[in-house]
Order: sequence, then C-alpha cells, then structure tokens
Amino acid sequence: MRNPEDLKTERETARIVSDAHPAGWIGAETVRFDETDSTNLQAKRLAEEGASDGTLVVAECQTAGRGRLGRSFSSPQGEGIFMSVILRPEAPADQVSCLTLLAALAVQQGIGEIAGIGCGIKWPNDIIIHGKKVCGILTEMSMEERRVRHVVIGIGINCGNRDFPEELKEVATSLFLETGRQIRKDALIRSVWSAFEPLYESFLRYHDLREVREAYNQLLINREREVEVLDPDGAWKGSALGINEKGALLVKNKAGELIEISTGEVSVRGVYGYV
Ligand code: BT5
Repeated sequence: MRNPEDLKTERETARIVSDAHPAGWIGAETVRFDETDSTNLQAKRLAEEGASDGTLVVAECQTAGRGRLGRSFSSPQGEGIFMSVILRPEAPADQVSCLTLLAALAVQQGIGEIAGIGCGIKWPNDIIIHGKKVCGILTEMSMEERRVRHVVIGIGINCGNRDFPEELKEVATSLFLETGRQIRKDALIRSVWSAFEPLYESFLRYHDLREVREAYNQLLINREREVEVLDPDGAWKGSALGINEKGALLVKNKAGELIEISTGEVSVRGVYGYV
C-alpha cells in the first residue's frame, strides 16, 4: 500500500501536458493539476521557465487560491474551474489591466453559451448572477525594464458548489445553484477561451477597449447606480457611469466632477447590498 504522503506529493506534482484542447491557440498546451497551490503561481513559474504564449494551467482544486490585494479565493476540490493563462502581449504595461475586463466579457459569454444563463459584471473583475459572485479574475504582470515580460490571467468559476463556507454564503453563488444543473467544465473552459481570443486580438491591435466598451457597459451592474469608491486616501460616494476605452470606471462625485477610477488602485462597492 502506498504511503498517503507519497500520494500527496504525487498529486501536487502531477503535471500532465495534454493537447486535448482543440479550440484555438490558447490552451493548445494545457498543464493540468489535481491539486496545486494556485494556478496563477504555477503559471508564473512556468512563464519564467519559458512556457509559450497561450499556455493554460488548470487545477481541480487550489490550496492557496488568490484574490486581489492579498485576499483569498475559495477553491474546493472538484467544485470549480481554476485556471490561468500565460500571455506575452506586445502592449504598454499601463494598458494590461484591460485584459481583466476582456476576460470578464469572455467568461460572461462562455457561461451564457454553456450554462444558458445571463450574468452581469461588477467592475472590474467579478461576474455576478442574481447579486452574487460566480467568478473572480486576477491578472498579474511581470515586467522587465519597462517592457511586459508576461501576463497571467487567472479565472475561478464556481461550478458545482451546493453551498459555501459561512463567510461566503451571502456573496457567492455557483452555476449549479443558479441553474440546478451540473455543467461540463471542459466545455466551459473551451468556450471561455474561444470567446477571449478575438477580444484579445482586438486589444493587441488597438491597446485599448474601443471595440468592446459598449458591450462591457451593457453588462455593468454598477452602471447608473450609486457606488462607494474605497480609495485608500478616503472612501467617497458617487454615481458610476461606465468604463472608458482604457478600462477605467467613470464615477461622478457629489460635486458633479467625473473621476476616472483605474483598476488596481481602488475597489468599488455598491451602496445597497453586495454589488
Ligand atoms: C478575485 O479577487 O475575485 C480574484 C479571484 C481569482 C481566482 C482565480 S482561480 C485561478 C487563479 N489562481 C488563483 O490563485 N487565483 C486565480 P477579489 O476581487 O479580491 O475577491 C476576493 C473575495 O471574493 C474574497 O475576499 C471573498 O470575499 C470572495 N470570494 C472568495 N472565494 C470566492 C468564491 N469561490 N466565490 C465567490 N466569492 C469568493
């Protein structure tokens, strides 16, 4: 009989490089883990080792799933899609945050296609169904001098979860809870990246969101609603108008001035309820 510790090590290191991903160039090389710390961390390690543009890392669960600003992302075994892609865009570093918004659009399209349910987007990186978060996105960038070396976009989608830990019950939902059906995770993975590829090509052409801005704004649940901007220098309230071509959220403050909120700097919270 094998020692459980050996099994654990095997699970942690089991990397199967597969080409069973017929969609487009993203995921043509896919690295799968049963369990890993974080697919973003794995993708960053692989990127440093020279993994090619479009390499996808997928895990069945994460022991250290990461959110933004040091927060964590709950990633229980078998219940979700936890994946990260390595990209090497020729683009200015200050425009890379646009990729989070493009990934949000791609997830929304994929969920629509495979689960048959509509979602909204909470700027910049949450996918929302009925006021609760079904997916989060974390984009991380590595730079050399002033050049982008690589970007890792991590996506976590709650699929089969029947419930959530106490602290997430009020804010999280899953595709199963929303549709009553178990979805095919591989089909959703393919659908998300098929939707992402043309969006990414548009980004590489223009380095901004001109071709998708309107579509994103249509899905923006904060639009025309009061939001609280959680600026480290002091929170303030205003009315969210939508994003601009750079992906910043335009918020009108009480004095009627239009303020651009860039991703990464601050968070935005709906004043009424979670979103
Ligand atoms: C995010 O951060 O939502 C980004 C999540 C990215 C996760 C993916 S999974 C694959 C890849 N590998 C990683 O390690 N990460 C990426 P943020 O906006 O900071 O939201 C974090 C907050 O969402 C937490 O503080 C919780 O309130 C909530 N949360 C945590 N786990 C959740 C879940 N499974 N579903 C919904 N909400 C969750």
